[in-house]
Formats: sequence, C-alpha cells, structure tokens
Amino acid sequence: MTDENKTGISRRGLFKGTAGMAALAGALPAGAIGSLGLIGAATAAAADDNKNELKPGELDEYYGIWSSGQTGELRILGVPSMRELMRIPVFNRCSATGWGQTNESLKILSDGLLPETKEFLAKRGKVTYDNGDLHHAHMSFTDGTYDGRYIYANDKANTRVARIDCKFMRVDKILEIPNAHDIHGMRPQKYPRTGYVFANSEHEGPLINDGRDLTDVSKYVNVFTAIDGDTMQVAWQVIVSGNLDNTNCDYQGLYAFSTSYNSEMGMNLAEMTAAEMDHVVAFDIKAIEAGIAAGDYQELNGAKVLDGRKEAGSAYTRYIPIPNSPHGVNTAPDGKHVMIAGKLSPTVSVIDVTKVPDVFNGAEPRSCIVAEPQLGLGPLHTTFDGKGYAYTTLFLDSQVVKWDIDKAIRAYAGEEVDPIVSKVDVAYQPGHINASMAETKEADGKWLVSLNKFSKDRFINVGPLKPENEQLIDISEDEMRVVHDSPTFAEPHDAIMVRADIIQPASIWTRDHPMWEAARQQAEADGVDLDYGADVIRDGNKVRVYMHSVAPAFSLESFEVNQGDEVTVYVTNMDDIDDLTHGFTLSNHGVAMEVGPQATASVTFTADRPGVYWYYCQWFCHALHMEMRGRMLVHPA
Ligand code: RUQ
Ligand code: CUA
Repeated sequence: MTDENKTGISRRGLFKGTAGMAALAGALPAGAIGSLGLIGAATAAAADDNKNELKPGELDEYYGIWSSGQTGELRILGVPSMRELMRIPVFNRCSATGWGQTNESLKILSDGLLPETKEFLAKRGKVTYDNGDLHHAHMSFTDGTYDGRYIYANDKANTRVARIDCKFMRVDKILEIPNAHDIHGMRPQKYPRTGYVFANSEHEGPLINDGRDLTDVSKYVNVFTAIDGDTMQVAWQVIVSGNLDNTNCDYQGLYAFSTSYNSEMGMNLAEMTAAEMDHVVAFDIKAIEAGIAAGDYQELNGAKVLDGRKEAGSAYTRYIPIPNSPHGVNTAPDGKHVMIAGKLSPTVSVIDVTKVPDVFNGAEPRSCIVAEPQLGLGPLHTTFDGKGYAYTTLFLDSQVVKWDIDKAIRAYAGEEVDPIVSKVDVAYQPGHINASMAETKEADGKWLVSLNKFSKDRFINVGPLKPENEQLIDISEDEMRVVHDSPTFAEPHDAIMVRADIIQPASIWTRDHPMWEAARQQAEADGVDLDYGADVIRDGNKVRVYMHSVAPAFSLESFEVNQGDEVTVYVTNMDDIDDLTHGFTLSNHGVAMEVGPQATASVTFTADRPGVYWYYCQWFCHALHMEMRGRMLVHPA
C-alpha cells in the first residue's frame, strides 16, 4: 500500500468530473505525475479482503487467455492471481519448445500459407514467417457461451488466423487470409456455435495485389472474412468501403459488425481523420449465405468474394454512421446491445440488434442506435458484468467508467438520468478491457482486467522499454476496486477470462495424435518402431535417427553421421507420467525441442561441422537429468 492510499484520498476523488485534467495527467511524464501526488490505485477500501491473492497451492477460478501482441505467442494466466501459467507459441519462433523449428510445427506453420507466400519464403530458405503480432484471442462458442474446444487468434503482422486446440493447448491450424491486409479485429460466431470466425482486414489495397494500381487509391478495397472455424478454410469474403478495425457479432447468429476508422480511405493522418462521421459496417450473415448459394460472387485466390461496398448498395451490408474513428465493438451479454467505442469521440454508440433488420429493410441506418452516452475522453473498449452495467476504458482519461446501459438508453430518449455510475483511475492509458465470462451470456461480474498501454512509474525502472500494466479490478461490489498491478511483455491487446471448469486440457499427449502422423509414416517406411526406436537409417546422404526417451536416458547414447549429411532426429518421449517433459538440445547446431510425455518431435538439419557434439535433455526431468545426454559424432568429409 502506498502512503497516498493510506491517507484514504483516492485519485478518483481528485479526478471526479475533471476529464480535462485527467487527460493532461495522461500526457505528462511519469515524474510530473508523481510530483503532483497522483500516483496510486483507487483506494483499497477493503484492503484486508484480498481475495485475488491465492495462497501457495490454491488454484485460480478462471483461465485468463492472453494475447501477447508483438511477441506472437499466447499466454495463459490464472485469474484472479494473475500468475502467468503458460506461454503457447503461435506465430513466433520459440527457443524453449522448438516451435518454428520442429518438423511438426513447421508443417502447421506452413500448410495454410498462400502459394505465393510459400514461394516468397522459399527464396529466403524458409517455410514460414517467424514473427507475428497476436492481438485478439477468443474461444469458440456453443449456444452463446464458451465451449472449451478452441482458441482463435489473429496475426496482424502477416495476415493470419491460428487455432489452438484446448485439449493440448497447442496450435493445430494456421490460415493465411487471401485478399486481405493485416488481420486485426477477430471474433468467433457466438450462436448457434462457432461456426464462423470473423476477421477484419485492417489496411486497404488493390483487390488483385500483384503490382497493378499501386498509387491509384480509388482502386483500394478492404475485405471482411468469415473463416469456417471447423475446417479453418475461408468460407466467404465481403468487399467493403472504408477500412476495418474491430469486429463482433450478435447472440442470434444473424449479424456481424465491424468498425471503420478510415471511412475516408485516406492514406495519411489528415485524410484519415477528416470526416466528422465514420461508420460501423453491419453484415447480414443470412443474406451473404444466400448470395453465395445464388452464385453472386467472384472467386479470387481460392475465396468466394461478394461485393458489399457502400456504393454497390448490396443486400449484404449496411453502413451505420458513427462519430469520428470508432474502435472497439463489444456485444453485451443481454443479447441485445452492441457497444461501439468512439475513440476520438467521447461517446459509446449502442446498437440494438433487434432494430438492425429494419435498417436492412430500408430504415435510416442510425435508427438502430438507442443510446450514445458521453463517458469521457478516448473510449476504446467495453466489457460487462451481466447485471446491466457496462465498463468502458477511457484511454486519454486513464480511467475505467462504469455505466448503466438502461439509463443510457433512457437518457438518449430524453429522460434526465445520468448513466455514469463511477470511474476508477487506472495506470495508465487503457486499451482493451474484459471481465470474467463477459463476452458470453454467462457474464458473472466478478473480475475485470484493464489492459493499460503504459506503466510509466508503476514498477522499478527496467530501462527505456517499459512493460505494459494490466490491472485487476474487483467488480463484485458496487465500487470498482483496483486490486493488482501486473506487468506484461510485450503488448497484450486483449484477454478473456474463461471459467476454469470449461477448459479440460489433457495432461499427456496421445500416441495417435495427428502431429506425429508424418513421423510415424516415415518410421513405418524405414521399418522402425517410432515408439521405441533406437535406430539410425541411412538413405543416401539423408540420415534418420530414431530414439526414444524414458527418464533419465535417451535410447541412443551416440550416433554417427558424415559431414554434409542431412540429419533428421526423431525423439519420442515414452514416459506417460504427468509433468514428465523431456527435451532434445543439440549443442552448437541451433537445435532444441521440447518433447512432452507421449509426444514425438523431430528436427532436420545439416551436419556440416565435423567433431563431437553432445545432445542433452533441456527439461529438468529426473535426479539424473544432467546425465540424460548423448553424442553426435560427425566424421569429416
Ligand atoms: S485493438 S487496444 Cu484490439 Cu484496441 Cu489493440
Ligand atoms: Cu529428460 Cu531432463
């Protein structure tokens, strides 16, 4: 507890109604804020009641599914403890697990790439990208709530969407989206199930992007993509006017909504922010499916592409005007309201999904907006507690505002009511926000996390690059209470909290997993038992080494190859005990991979350095873990 907190004077009290001052504080350097005495979370009124702090051995109530931003991985946190439980490599190259190096992971990373991307990478000696920018991670739904099957995540950097199988907490498919530029907003369909995964192309470009129309920006378009979440193939795409930022859908399976901050199709800041109004694009899913069935599409790079541009006046889309540069799209658990955060406008626009059919039938587009409360400066994202309240991040004010949805609707209708319930200061500049189960109809109003973009003075200084600061807020009582600061690297944009009973991961792999099907087929062709191999198969200058591990030994204490051989090492972990992971690191060859219990992993490299090279298990597995090693002997050419 800081001294400021002990005085009982809350930042909230100092800031109440002074949005301008808060915005100023947000813009000040950290030292200046400190000297004004404004440091400190909201008063911890009931600080003794730290129900977020778990004792050793106590388990969390929720899985926090965390994006990691530009590190390209996915993280699993325990909520409410905010302990980081696991990192799941997705778009990144992972030194610990060998993701991005093992043949098994490279197959997943390369299978879904477009042919021209494969060609582009092959010229660079690669089969996949090794970076990613993972913004949004969301779970699959059945009937409006999480079903524990999959997590989907976007890669803004290289226009991909990945799927993580929650049974093994590993990626099982990655798809590169054609005709799109830099997938940003992404949400799985909520009802009847996922179903579609909706994905926004954030940046514009010529529809056929092969060098034509480079400077003719009038030819640039954007596409909205629906991916089939079961097959991980593109189901359809819709060309839109303006760019696309965030997306979400209803609880009825009828509509999806995407914000556009650049309806102007501007190419620089002045152009992009010129118009007073931008828009939300509403997509009529049934009309689009009917359009596909009727053949009203062109086939482009393997995708069925429909025209939903504003000027096309199509049945597939409607453009709902929203004040300048809307950003977040969040559907309330009431199944009725969709919140569009204003960003440059201090408002959140509330769409009533029951009024959207009228808009498609010719009603004025803004007739589906039933509230537009002024909440503060820089609203970015909204979350919910399932009790009729919404919580919106105010980027410029460095606050979270709690507001009453019903009162906002009544105020819009002319009644004299103030929808704002309270505000809490967060440190600093929050982007995404999410509460426990809030993206589902089972929102339970217990915990909320504010993902703040700046930490400034909240932690001891670690140099010019600071962590983000994600603050846990207790929303189970009337007053919001910041209870925990959680530094993270690099920039998690988004996070969801899933009730722990919903996800049931396995503790060991299964020998029939499709990940090592290719290894098994090769072993069969070589007449080797993949499970219990201890064999070296020579095939010209290709050498395949099969070994298994049972703590604390590899089945091969050495193998010999010739300089210049292309060597593939298959390691199968035949231990079937919970938490008994082995690894295979081959020194001075840049080779390392994790091999979980009952898993196979393989790696291919050229043995072009004559000499003795030790391989060792890099996962501490046994009292004799250090002794779990062997030699590769490379005969000089
Ligand atoms: S877009 S805050 Cu998800 Cu806001 Cu990054
Ligand atoms: Cu096996 Cu360490």
